[in-house]
Amino acid sequence: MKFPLVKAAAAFLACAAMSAGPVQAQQATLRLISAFPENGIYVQHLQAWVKKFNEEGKGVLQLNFLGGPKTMPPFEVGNAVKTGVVDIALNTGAFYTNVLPEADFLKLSDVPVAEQRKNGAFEAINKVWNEKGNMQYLARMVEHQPFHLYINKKIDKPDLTGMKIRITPVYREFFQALNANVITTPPGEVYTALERGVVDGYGWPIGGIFDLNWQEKTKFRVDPGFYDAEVSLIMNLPAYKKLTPPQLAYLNKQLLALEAQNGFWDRYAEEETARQAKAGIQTIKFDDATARRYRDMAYEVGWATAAKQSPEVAARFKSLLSRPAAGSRP
Ligand code: 173
Repeated sequence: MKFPLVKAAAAFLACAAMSAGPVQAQQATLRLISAFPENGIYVQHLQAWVKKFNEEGKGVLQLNFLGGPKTMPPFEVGNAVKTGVVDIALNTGAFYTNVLPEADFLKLSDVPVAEQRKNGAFEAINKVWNEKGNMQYLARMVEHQPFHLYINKKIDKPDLTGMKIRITPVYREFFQALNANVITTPPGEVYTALERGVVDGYGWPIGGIFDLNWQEKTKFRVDPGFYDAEVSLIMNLPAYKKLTPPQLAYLNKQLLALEAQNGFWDRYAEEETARQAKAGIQTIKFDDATARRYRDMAYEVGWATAAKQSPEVAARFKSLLSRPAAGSRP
């Protein structure tokens, strides 16, 4: 009695498999957007990767780069990924704290992403990103780019009393702890804010200030740097789950290839430091003990803020992303 049914089911499955064949072999195209400016180093780096991705991924997976802030305001990109308006974004946690406050914690990492993939950090990140952000955290494209404070008024100690500083959530609590008045803007508004004297300085990583001509309006860089700029690819979770096994394998291969290039950022940091000096930007250096206190304060304030916003995740991330002896960094 049962046999014909089983046979029918088997025939149905065979048919389904046959029709799934061509579907599986089909090429999918993912829509990719950048929260960072079109003409900046991050998008240049990304586009070289996209070109190779599309050349080698014909018939499997393609990326359609839609653009940057001219296409969508940077602080809306996280929500666009969450809701599936776009599939993938190049973004930084500070730009989507509106979706996921925990996203900004990744700046506090001092464990290389290659190690994060081995020590469970990547899974821990994805658990939060999946559950709270409806996103998959795909890859970290930027590492070894500490943030700095750039200012137009000379200081001889870490005190920003009376100064207005352009920030994103990356720097908020740290600069406030240094007594600054802070103003949040996306990168695209920094030049005008400096030009009009709306701000006396800004936070930004060691690299990239020439991309939007900020060197014209920058007198000093304060050393040392602190944290590590996190710029990553994130993907809408349902879109990620829809990928076929060959598409997923291809995506993963290319994501690892992208991260394998992260040594680039060490060289870039050196080049940009030299370029800033050549452009007449002076370095403000504190004595060793003050420099150490400044940097340690950045991390202490950063982790304390994280613990206030999301205690369990902050504790988990701290154990996975932070080297021990945080107080004794070089
Ligand atoms: O805009 C910013 O200063 C910022 O938050 C950021 C984050 C990562 C890389 C570069 C800038």
